[in-house]
Amino acid sequence: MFLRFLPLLCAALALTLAAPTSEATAEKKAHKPKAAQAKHGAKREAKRKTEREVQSQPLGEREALRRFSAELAASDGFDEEALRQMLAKARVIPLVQRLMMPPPAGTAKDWAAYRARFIEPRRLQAGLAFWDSHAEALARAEQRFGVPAELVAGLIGVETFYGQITGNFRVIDALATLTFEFPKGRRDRSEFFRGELAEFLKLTRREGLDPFSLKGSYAGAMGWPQFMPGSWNRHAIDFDGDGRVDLINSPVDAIGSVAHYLAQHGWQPGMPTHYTVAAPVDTADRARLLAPDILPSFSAAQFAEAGAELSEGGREHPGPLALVELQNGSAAPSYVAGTSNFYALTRYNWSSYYAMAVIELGRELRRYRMAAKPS
Ligand SMILES: [Ca+2]
Repeated sequence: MFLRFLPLLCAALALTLAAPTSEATAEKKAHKPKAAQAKHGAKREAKRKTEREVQSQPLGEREALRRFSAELAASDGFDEEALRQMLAKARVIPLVQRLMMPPPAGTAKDWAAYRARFIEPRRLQAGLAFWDSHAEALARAEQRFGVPAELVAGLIGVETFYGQITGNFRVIDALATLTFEFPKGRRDRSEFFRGELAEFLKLTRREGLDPFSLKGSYAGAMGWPQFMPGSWNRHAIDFDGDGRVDLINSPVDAIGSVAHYLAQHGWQPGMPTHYTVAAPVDTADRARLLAPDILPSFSAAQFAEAGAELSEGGREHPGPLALVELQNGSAAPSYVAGTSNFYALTRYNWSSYYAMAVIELGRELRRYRMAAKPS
């Protein structure tokens, strides 16, 4: 039954070969493209590099940095003097501050446009190659943690295009900027980044890495799965058996770590992520179901009472559900009924659009794989 997707895939791959697009630009807000890409990409990267280097300033000695170093020395046995001198050389990056700002008010959310960024020929092609190369590790992670291979593959694809876009900021600069020079004009999250900076320093010390050598996103997320340092320390695992946890160079460690992360954030083996649903027509009923946002809060019976029409599987779902609204710009929104596994996915990145993109990319990858197999 999946054979119908085979021509689709062929057409998709042909399109890819005919038109090498600078797809990575769609990700530029979150992740810097690598310098060795298309020519105009390299030019743009050079401009950004200039921007980073010219406008950035060393942190320098300052009271907040002295306090941070003294605390970390006391709590974790760092050499206070060495830590302070090292951190003073980290750079404050204005671009990191700008990227941390929320999008302008009135920016319409658009699920269809968001989806199109991720479920497209080049990423599908890379995803199928990734799945082929790491089929054993994906199957082993599914066996051990109960997280389907397609979701791990979908998540790594959405995060970094299978390791191709892992961020080009020095992590120590990004975290130092957001700890000591958090931008004004939005909710102050410097305490969070202060904790992440401490986790990063513990991580690099434990792994014997130069803190100035690691690159990541503007927020300090690293490697194939874009783990923040604290998540790396708490949830990352050695899954290729070499005795080290390496999310930068080991896709297999990334696969095990993503599945482990989801398992530790409430993933329940065998439960679907969501069901199809027709939202209540009545505005008040709909608003009531939408109020808890993505937190599953209503039984299938309560959905029915409110006038939401669930699919057959949804009507039999034993646990709580959330009515998830995905806006489509000026068009009518899409709705799904999210389970606690949908919620678990949003613990990785707090966005229903993100979770849905992971789910749909994974689903498409599975379809193509099944279509390619002789039945
Ligand atoms: Ca390893």
